[in-house]
Amino acid sequence: ANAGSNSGRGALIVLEGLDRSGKSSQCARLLSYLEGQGCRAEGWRFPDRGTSVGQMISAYLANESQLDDRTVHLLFSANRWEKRALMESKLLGGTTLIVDRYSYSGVAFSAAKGLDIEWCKAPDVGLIAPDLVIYLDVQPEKAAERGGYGGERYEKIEFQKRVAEHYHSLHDSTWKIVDGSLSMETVEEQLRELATNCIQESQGKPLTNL
Ligand code: DGP
Ligand code: NA
Ligand code: NA
Repeated sequence: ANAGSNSGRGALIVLEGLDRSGKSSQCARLLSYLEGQGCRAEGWRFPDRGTSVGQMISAYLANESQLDDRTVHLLFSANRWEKRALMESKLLGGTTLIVDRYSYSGVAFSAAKGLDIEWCKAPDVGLIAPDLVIYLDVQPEKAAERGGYGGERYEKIEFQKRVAEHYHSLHDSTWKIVDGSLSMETVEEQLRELATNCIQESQGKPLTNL
């Protein structure tokens, strides 16, 4: 299979997982593979800390500011909304987006604080729906061992365990679960295949919304 010949729209491919699940490295590896295949692709991540909303989120995650749980939830959602128009134009223009975290992080992390799941989903309704969600599945204990956490607000094992439970309740037909405890190379190989198939299958399909 060749991911290079993209005549139609780009695919929206999201990677999800706990902190230290290996998402960010795998996103980078997948992106360079796709680019090497001649595929037009970009790497995105949420939260996008570069916007003014993103800076508020970043200060909150660094424990430099305190914000009400629902307020923070809506900021994360707003941070995705402020990128929606650009996301749509990139995808329609034929660029595939490899996105490190999306709405599922929004729901899993806020629900882990005890917020109602349906309430958590509501503000993201109308964002572009991914063509593929790859969940990098690692045990919270294993993730914590990987070089330790960086000290941001959510990087605590008990909290990550609750996040994992909520992630598992969100799986739908667009999700593929990849065992993130396998070697980097094995995971990388699985992601290449999933992404290549997704890019080909997405070309003729219209974009849909969450
Ligand atoms: P990252 O930059 O991927 O390490 O993400 C920063 C942290 O923010 C990480 O612990 C996951 C969490 N996070 C990401 N997206 C959301 C979201 O939409 N809502 C909440 N509450 N947390 C999120
Ligand atoms: Na993190
Ligand atoms: Na990350």
